[in-house]
Formats: sequence, C-alpha cells, structure tokens
Amino acid sequence: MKIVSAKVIVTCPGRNFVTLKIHTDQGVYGIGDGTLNGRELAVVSYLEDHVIPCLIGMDPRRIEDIWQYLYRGAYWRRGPVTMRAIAAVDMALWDIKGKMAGMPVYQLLGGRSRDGVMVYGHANGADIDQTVDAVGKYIDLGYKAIRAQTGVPGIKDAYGVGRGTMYYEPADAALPSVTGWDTRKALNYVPKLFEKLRATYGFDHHLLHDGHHRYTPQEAANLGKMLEPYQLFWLEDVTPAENQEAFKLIRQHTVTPLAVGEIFNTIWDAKDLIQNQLIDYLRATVVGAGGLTHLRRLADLASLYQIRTGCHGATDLSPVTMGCALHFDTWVPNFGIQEYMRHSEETDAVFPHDYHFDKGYLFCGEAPGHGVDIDEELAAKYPYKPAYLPVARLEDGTMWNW
Ligand code: CS2
Ligand code: MG
Repeated sequence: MKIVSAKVIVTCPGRNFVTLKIHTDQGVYGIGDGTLNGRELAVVSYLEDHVIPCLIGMDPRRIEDIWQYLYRGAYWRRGPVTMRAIAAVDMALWDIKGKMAGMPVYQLLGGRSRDGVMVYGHANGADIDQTVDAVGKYIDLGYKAIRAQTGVPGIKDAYGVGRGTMYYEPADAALPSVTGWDTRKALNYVPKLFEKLRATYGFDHHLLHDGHHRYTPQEAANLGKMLEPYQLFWLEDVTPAENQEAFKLIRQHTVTPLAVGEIFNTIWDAKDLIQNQLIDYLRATVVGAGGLTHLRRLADLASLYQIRTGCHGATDLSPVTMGCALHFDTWVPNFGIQEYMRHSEETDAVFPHDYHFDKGYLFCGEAPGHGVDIDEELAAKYPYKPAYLPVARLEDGTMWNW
C-alpha cells in the first residue's frame, strides 16, 4: 500500500483551518488537522514544501515509522509548527488505518473505557453578574462542567470574554489587537465570581477557570489559595510553564487542582511537571502534541502519577482534531475531561462529522476512521483571511502574556 498524493486545504468558515488530505493507491484517504491559530500559513508551507514530497510512495500503514521519520528526520525537533505538521499526517494515517480495518479509531487504540466523554463549555460575561447568568445557561443545556471567565473592571478586554453570547473568539483582527492586564485588579475580582457562582448554583457542577499565563508563581499560589473554598475542578495555565519548576511554589501553597499544557508540543514540555506531580490535568491535545501517536505517550506517562487528561478543545482546533480527541478520550484510561467550544454552523458544514453532544457528554461515532471529513467544494467558498490573536500590555505599556 502506498501514499500517492496529499494536499493541504485552507478554509475560513468564520476562522482559519488547515487540513491535510492524504490519498492512497487503494482509493482510501485520510484527513488530518494542522491548524495553528494566527500562524496557519507556516504549517501550510511546512507540509507542502517539506513533508508531502517525502510522504509520496510511503506505506501509510506504518504510522509509527512515519512519525519517527518526520520527528527525527527533520533534525530540528519539536516546536508548534513542526509538531502540528506531524500531527496532521498522524491523524490522516490513523483515519486511513481505521477505514482499512473497518473500525473506529478508539477500537484501534484499545477499545472503549467509558460510555461518554464529559465536556466543559465556556461561560463568560463582561462582569460577574453576566458570567453568573451565562453559567446558568450552560447548566440549562445539560453541561456538568463549565469554565467561567469574567471581564474585570479597569482591565481592557480581559481574556476569555466574548463579544457574542456563548463563547469568545479571540483571533479576530487582521493585525493583533492590544488588550490590557492588571494582576491586582484580577486578584480582587475573580474570587468574587466563584463565591457568587457557588452561592447561586451550589456545588453540584464542576467549575473551571483559565489564568491564561498571566500570573507569577507567587500570585498564582495566592489565587489558588483564595479559590480553595469554591472547590474548582481546575485552575488552568495559572503561570507560564516554560519553567516547569515554577509550579513547585504554587503546589506548596494550594490544593486547588492545576491544569497545564494546551501549548505543549511534546512529552518533554510536560516531563518534569508530571514526574514531580506538580499538576493534576494535562491539556495537550492531538493537533498540538504530534497526533495520537505522541499524545498517548504523554497520557501513559501521566497515568503513572494519577494525572488525568483534559484535551484542549477551543474552536481554533478543527472538528478533525475534535473527532480524533474524542476517540482518544473514549479509550484513554486516565481521562479527566474534554474542552468543548461549539464550532459555528459554517464550520460544522465544512467538516461533516459523526460525533454528537448529549446532556453534558460528547460521543464519538462508530464510522471507520476518526469520523470527520471535509467538504472541499464548500471549503473553497471560504478563502483564508489573516486573523491574529491579541497581545496584552500592562497599564504602563509593558508587554505581558496574552
Ligand atoms: C484557551 C484557548 O481554550 C482555552 O483554554 O486558552 O482558547 C486559547 O486562548 C486559544 O486556543 C488560542 O488559540
Ligand atoms: Mg486555556
């Protein structure tokens, strides 16, 4: 069996997606996601100029060998562009293997470990009252877990606050827009949100919060401590994780569960955090961390330390990644939760898929492969549109982490 051709499809049904389609000499094809929000065309070039020429003639059944070829063979290891390109190939190859075997991907991974995949939705508002209302809407929709973000008085365009009603879409400007940050103001305000949420809805639902890399380790520890009475499911990306040791300080001071990893590309980004039991949930997902082949290695290492998965699932990860992640989540023994920001109707139409939501859970389908396709004709109607994530500056103009 051979790969005879491959192509990259870029489409923007409301936001940009990079999709790889690999064709084989047996008529079977596979689909992979290589979307890197705000840097999409770098992955397109990596795939078209440097990966696809090597793939032609290879045996698509050799998923592991092709992964090693692309990882070791580039010499320049890791990084978001390389690992997304590898992920796109890997997803497409698992799709092909599933279609050849007549089995959904979760069966190839080892079979079902659970009936459904618990997800969390994104509730946000310009202030505490609006966010409390938004959480109520998710509860009414049947969600068991909800991430809550609020605007903070005095902070310009705080992270996670949408312009629409249900979720936020940060990459919306042809050049990065400038948002603000002020830790003092956030530390004064965010705990009050969770106090009100628990007072309004009780303790039956899981609540999550994303710090989006804004706090120093000391400030993060302080926030974790202040949130303890409200029993969060997790506090995410509370400080940047390039320095994995930074989490020691946070861990020494709070039992609020910690989640990290949506920007991790490989097991090396998470190794110390996992081995020193500095986190509780790992946010790496299929497109970010080199595909299913690599993600399951991360999950296995994490399982030794009772760390559970919590795959990134914002809307900049295409339905192809969501489909693959749901097969992974259905299998992985140390599953924690799956993020789920619904895609727009336009996006769902471009990517026909067989997963569905019901009462707080997502369910992957039983179609052979990962169950997500691309309607190329429809995709062609939505050409690429430059869209950047914002940047963040402190009040005095200093660049900060968005
Ligand atoms: C966020 C993301 O979902 C999350 O937890 O941190 O929305 C992140 O901001 C985007 O994926 C960036 O592209
Ligand atoms: Mg996040």
